[in-house]
Amino acid sequence: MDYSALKQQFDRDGYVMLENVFGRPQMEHLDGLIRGHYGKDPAFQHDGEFLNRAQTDVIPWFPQQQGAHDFDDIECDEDLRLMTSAILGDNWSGQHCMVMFSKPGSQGQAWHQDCPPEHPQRFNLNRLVYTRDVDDETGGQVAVVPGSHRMGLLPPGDPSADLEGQVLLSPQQGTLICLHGHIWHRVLPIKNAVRASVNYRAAAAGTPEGITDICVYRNMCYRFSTGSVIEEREG
Ligand SMILES: O=C(O)CCC(=O)C(=O)O
Ligand SMILES: [Fe+2]
Repeated sequence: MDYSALKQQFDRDGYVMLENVFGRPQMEHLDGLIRGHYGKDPAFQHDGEFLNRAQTDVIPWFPQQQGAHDFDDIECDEDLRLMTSAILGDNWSGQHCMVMFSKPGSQGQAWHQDCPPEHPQRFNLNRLVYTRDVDDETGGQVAVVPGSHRMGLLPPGDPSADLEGQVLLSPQQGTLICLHGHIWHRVLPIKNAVRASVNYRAAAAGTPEGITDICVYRNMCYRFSTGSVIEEREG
């Protein structure tokens, strides 16, 4: 991998997508664990008001906190670590991975920034791995506005309407997407398939704990730790 080229691309666009980073057997194995964990009809864990206002249908799971060490290999992957150092510098730290699961026919995620863009250098890095294909047929593509991590606050407005300049990413099984926490991004509605992403979040040295506690949506800012809307936004 040409890490300095990837770093340049990341700084310019706010994301990089790399295909075929992880192999099929490993992805099939993790996908099987994810399906086994959630079963046929998992319940939502966020409260109804959040799901409704944030137009977000995801059910999180932290497998490493429950002793599922099958997810450790990706975290330790040499290429992934070198790429992370290229983007975040030395002494970055990683969090336990979070699986985000969406049921067939659910709405995905509305436009958001994972953290408020108050300090350009203070952000979370999403390192997203996909254990099965996401495409036109399954829905659930990732929409991003390239360069928007440098454009400040996501403008208030319709939570899920198309944004000018948006690009749709269709990660295949084994794809890695590195996504800047300030980039304007969303997940399109899911069609007749289940959808899962595995996020190995990381941040540069010195980034405050809980950097992703406040999420910016087009209609509100939401604090997860207290489960409250801390700002209403109108377009
Ligand atoms: O599941 C995805 O593809 C993207 C999820 C997301 O918004 C994030 O990781 O911050
Ligand atoms: Fe996000």
